[in-house]
Amino acid sequence: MRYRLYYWSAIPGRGEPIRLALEDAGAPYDDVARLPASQGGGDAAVARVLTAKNGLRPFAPPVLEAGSLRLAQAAHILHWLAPRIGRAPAGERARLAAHQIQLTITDLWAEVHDTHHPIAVGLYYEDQKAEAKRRAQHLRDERLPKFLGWFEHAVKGPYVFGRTASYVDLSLFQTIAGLRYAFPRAMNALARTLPKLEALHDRVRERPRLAAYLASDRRLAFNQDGIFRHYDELDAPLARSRRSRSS
Ligand SMILES: N[C@@H](CCC(=O)N[C@@H](CS)C(=O)NCC(=O)O)C(=O)O
Repeated sequence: MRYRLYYWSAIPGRGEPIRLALEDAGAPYDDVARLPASQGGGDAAVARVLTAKNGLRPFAPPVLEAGSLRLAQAAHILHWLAPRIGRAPAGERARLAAHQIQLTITDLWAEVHDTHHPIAVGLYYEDQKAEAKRRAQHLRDERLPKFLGWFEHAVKGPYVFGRTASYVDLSLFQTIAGLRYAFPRAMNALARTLPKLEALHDRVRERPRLAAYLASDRRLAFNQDGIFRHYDELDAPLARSRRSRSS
């Protein structure tokens, strides 16, 4: 089976958790928007799949096609895909736990997105900077410690489900990498409370297929158009009250 992933060509975004799963598994796929237009690629291909007339029209990318099956919603795609490419944990309970964790990762990413677009997706960051600053402070001081503390508690071995990596580990790697890019000072302040996640990040980065992918031109760097953006004014060490509470 050769999979087709549709996601915007210039940002890692919500396509990246799916790319990481496919890459780590060595599964064959086309990153359709990154193919040349002469081969049906480019962002126009994403726009086309969003207006598909057959079946359920996807609301937003990422979209995965496998034969005639078309799925959207990143966590939903991974829940279906991972068992087929050997990146899901064994057993129904563990698979449901993986899905629950992935949905929580998706929730965190939405909150990260809302730090630079707290009022409206359709407005520029420059039009909502004051609100962004307030929103980012709440994310840094309250939400990041809560989400990351919960992910830390979910890690039961070298990987979340013990000795074998699953798609959830790959998404947690991307989460930590993205947060370090966006909020380096806040993440630095939180690092000592997250030993298992920090180790998991490094372990995933060194997996042979992943390391090859990360060094390749298929890997898109974090940038100022994606979910994880670095605006210096939105980052800070944790607020004094939390520092003293946690020390
Ligand atoms: N919950 C969806 C969110 C999808 C989403 O927001 N996609 C973005 C790109 S990262 C988009 O293009 N959204 C268009 C829109 O929401 O109108 C998922 O996890 O896949």
